[in-house]
Order: sequence, then structure tokens, then C-alpha cells
Amino acid sequence: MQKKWWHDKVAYQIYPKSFYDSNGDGIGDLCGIISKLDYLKDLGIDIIWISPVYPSPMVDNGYDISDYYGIDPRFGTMEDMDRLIEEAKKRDMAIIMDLVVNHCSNEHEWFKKACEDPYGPYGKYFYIREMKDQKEPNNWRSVFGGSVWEKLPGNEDLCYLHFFAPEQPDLNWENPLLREEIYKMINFWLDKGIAGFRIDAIINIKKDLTWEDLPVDGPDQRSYVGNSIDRLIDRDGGTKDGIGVFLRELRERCFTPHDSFTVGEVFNMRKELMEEFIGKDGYFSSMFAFETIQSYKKGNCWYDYDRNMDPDQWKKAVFESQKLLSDNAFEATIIENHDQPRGASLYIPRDEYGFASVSALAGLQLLQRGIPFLYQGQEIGMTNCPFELEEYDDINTIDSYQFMIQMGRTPVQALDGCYRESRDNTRTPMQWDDSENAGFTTGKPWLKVNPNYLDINVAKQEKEYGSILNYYKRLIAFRKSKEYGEILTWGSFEPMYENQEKIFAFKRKLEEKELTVICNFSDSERFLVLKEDYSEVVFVNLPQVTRIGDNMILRPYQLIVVEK
Ligand code: TEU
Ligand code: CA
Repeated sequence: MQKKWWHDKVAYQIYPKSFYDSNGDGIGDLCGIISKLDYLKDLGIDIIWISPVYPSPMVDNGYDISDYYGIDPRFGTMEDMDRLIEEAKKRDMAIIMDLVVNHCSNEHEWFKKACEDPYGPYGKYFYIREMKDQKEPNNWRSVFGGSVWEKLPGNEDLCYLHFFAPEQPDLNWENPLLREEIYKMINFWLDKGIAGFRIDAIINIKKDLTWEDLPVDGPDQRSYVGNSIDRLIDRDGGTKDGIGVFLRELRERCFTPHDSFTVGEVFNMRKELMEEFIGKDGYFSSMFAFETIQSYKKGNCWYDYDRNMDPDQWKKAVFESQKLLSDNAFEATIIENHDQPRGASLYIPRDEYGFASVSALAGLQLLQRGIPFLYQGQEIGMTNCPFELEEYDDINTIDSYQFMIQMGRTPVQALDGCYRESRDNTRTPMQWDDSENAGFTTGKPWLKVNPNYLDINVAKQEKEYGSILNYYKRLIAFRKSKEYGEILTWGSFEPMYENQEKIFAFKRKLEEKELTVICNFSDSERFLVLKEDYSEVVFVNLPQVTRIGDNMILRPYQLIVVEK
């Protein structure tokens, strides 16, 4: 296989608004990130993904961009950004930015010009259609609720497409002039010295141009817009001649010449497409393993999702996706991000939360094959946060609450659904210490601080030898160690003990070397008959590996790594 500079790296996602506020306005910023680079270096991080920091009206917290070439003053200046890139380089770390090109903001000048002259050149940057008898062109429901069509300001008979919020008009990738603008912008940032991008909602850039209705799937008589992508892929017999045309061009014009690291946010993935997207000559370097984190979701009503991820379901999803990956394909492994609940709350039942369970979860993520992405606060075991309805900020949460009510759930149930699923769970300020506002800001934080910061914070965990934070450091160091770094990066992945409930185990193999990871992902002691002998225990989350003959006794949430 072809080794790439990023295969053996550990990445970390920063949600800038909530990471660290350097000037007391209650909003995290670029100078705040710079001041924490040593913290991240010490943790063992190589690649830092920062969620959008471009100028934005913040309807969707920066995922609505009004100027692709700037920095929002709330986050700092272009000089701060240049300094961040430089300071990261000094520490041998790389910065990747968020590339949001399925849509822009309705305050972007392209959209303003399109509104002024819908039939002019900028009208063709968007999808503008006629309203017939005041009716929308089809029944698609946007990701954030309501129709995907919104009246074009200043023109009663026209409407424009938005897969997400109305303030996020979709860009028309069929237009070569638009594509040129996008490539120019991407190369501007790559030339500046960023190492690549996390690519937002990218599977959506190719639309079903028949615009046909979809089968109704909700009380609003509409159908989720994501279904249109599935239908498109099925109808076209894949993606090669569809979105593949755009993605190949994007790769050739921007990423290949810069040897960039790219990680795609691709929902609607199928087995057959893995190789095309991230295999040898794939469109991206990597892609998030969403199939492993979504497996507990059923239906589209948050309240009805399973309360916790079932460890066996999760294991099955991981085994399946690992099986599909060729030698060249590296998925980006995650247990949480800014759109998902906290991993420590999703994968671990509430009364089983603690060092053992959180460290087991971390071990299972980081010892798999793939590029681990940690999300800020994951390394100290941050959890979901209780909110009152009025305290929520996220546009998706507010819509989903209404949707649950429409689906007949009670307000208490709907709020409970939000507590489990809201995107604000991972967007609360980073918990640095036990001072006011968790040391995140000296001002008033833009979003509620999780009240558990007195217990869960960086300063406290830095002092405790046996803390989750210090364990993460040890785990990352093990993953990158001289002795085991290669096998844990490039080694194959083979499931073990597949049918043993709540035992999550696998082998990593490289040439003559062989490691076995065994984890008891449950709160009761387990007895395991060893399949093969080993010579040495090389890593544990909890001490004492008890063995009686061929039998091993695993403590609750114990994870061990043995070498053949
Ligand atoms: O998310 C894309 C996306 O599809 C999500 O809305 C997803 O369906 C949902 O969050 C699953 O829980 C990206 C960004 O990550 C998200 O923050 C943005 O809101 C969205 O794109 C629009 O840019
Ligand atoms: Ca600030």
C-alpha cells in the first residue's frame, strides 16, 4: 500500500465558539486556540480540525458562510489565523479547516446579487425555480424542518433551494463558473499553509435534477431531503458519473497538487462506494465512520432512539465497516462530534459512567484501524448537559423539539429526547478548571456551561495520575509508540470473539507481529476462555490481568492489549 503522511496521525476537532475565550466576550476565538496549542501537543494531537471561523451571520454557528476569504471578527483576524497556522507548524502540528461548499449564507454577496437579478450570472450560482400557483416545486423537507424551497426575497414568483436552513442557500455545482470560484477559494487557503479540510455535507452537492416528489415520511406530508440523495445514487447506478465527476475535479484541481489531507462528511454511504471515495485514488483521504455511530438510531423522531448505544450493535457496525476497508482505505473513527451527543453519554449507561467505562471506550476507538478524531472535551470525559428548552441555541434542536411534539410526544418526552440527542450537548464550553464558567471565559458564555464542570475539568485531571486525561495521553502515546505505532496504524484488523456478548475484541497484525485487544464493555465481571496464548500484556486501562490456566477474568470495563 501507499503510505501517506497522515496515516499515523491523531486528530482533534475544535468547535471554536466553545473552546477558549481569550478576550472575555463569551465566545471562543483563534487566540484562545493558539494559547492551548501546547495543551494539545502534550495530549499527543497532530492534526487540528477547526469548525468554521469564516464571517457568518451564525444562523447555524458558522456553517452559513458570508465570505469565504475572511475570518469572522468574533473569532479574530486573518493575522490571528496566520499565526495559528505558524504556531501549529512550529509544534509539528497541522491545521485543517472546515470546507462548507454545499451552501453559503443568504448574506453572501453571490446570493444578494442573485436576488437582485435572478436571471443574471449569479442567479445561476443557486437553484432558483418558479413557484406555480404559489406552490413549492416538490415535497422535500429540509434537514432543519420545513420545505427545502423558500421564496426568493424581492420576487414573489421565484423560490430557491436550501437543504438546510433557509439562510443557507444551496450552491449550484452544475455551473462551471461556480466550481471555478470554489477551487480558487480552496487553493487560497491551501496556499496559506493549512494541511487540508474537513468537508461538510459534501454528498449533497449533486442534486436530483428531476426534482420529483419523494414518498411522504412525516406528519408534515413531506419527505426528508436526504432521501433524494439515496434515490439519485440508486437511479444512477452509483456515483461515478454523478457526484464523482465533481469530486474528481475537486481532487485534481485542489487536493492532489497540495498533497492535502481531506476528510469527508458523507452520510448516505454504501459498501460498494467505500473504495471509490477513500480507496487508492479515492476522492478524499478519509471519511468519517458514521455507519458505526448511527447504528442506534431508529426512525426520525429523537425520542424514539435507543437510550444508549448497544455495545453489540456498535461492535457489529465496526466489524462490518472494517471488513469493507481495503489496505489503502482509512476511515476517520469518532465517538462524538459537534452534531452528535457526547460519546460518554451515548455509549455508557448513566450509572456506569466512570474512569473504567470512559477509558474502555477510548481504547476501542483509538486501537481500531483508522484515523482517530477526538472531539474537544472527549479527553476529559465530558457528558451531555441538561438544558431548559429556552436555553437551547441550536436550530436543529429547536426544530426537532417541534417535530417530536408533532409526532405526538409529550413536552417532557420531547425535552428528554433533546437531552439525549441535542447538538448543544457537545457545544457547551470546554471545561478547563473549577473557576467560574469552567475557566472558559471571564465574561458571559454564549452557551450554558455544563454544571458538572466542578468535577470534570482539565486542571483537576492534570493533577490526578489516574485521570481520564492522563489515560488519553498514555493511550495516544501507546498508539504512536516506536514499538507498536506501525502495527496500530497499518496493521490489519480481524474481529475476535464475535458472538460473545459485550466482549469487543480484535486482532491487529503486521507481518510477524500480532496484537490482540480484548475489552469487556459491560459492568459485570467476565470469564473468557483464551483462544490463543500470548507472551506479554502491553497495555491496560485497569491494572491486574487475572489468568487461571487458559481462562482470563476481565473486570468490568477492562481493556487489555496482549502481544503474541
Ligand atoms: O452536517 C450535515 C448534516 O447532515 C447534519 O445536519 C446531520 O444530518 C445531523 O447533524 C445529524 O445529527 C453538517 C455540519 O456538521 C452541521 O453542523 C451543519 O449544521 C450542516 O452540515 C450544515 O452545514
Ligand atoms: Ca472571544
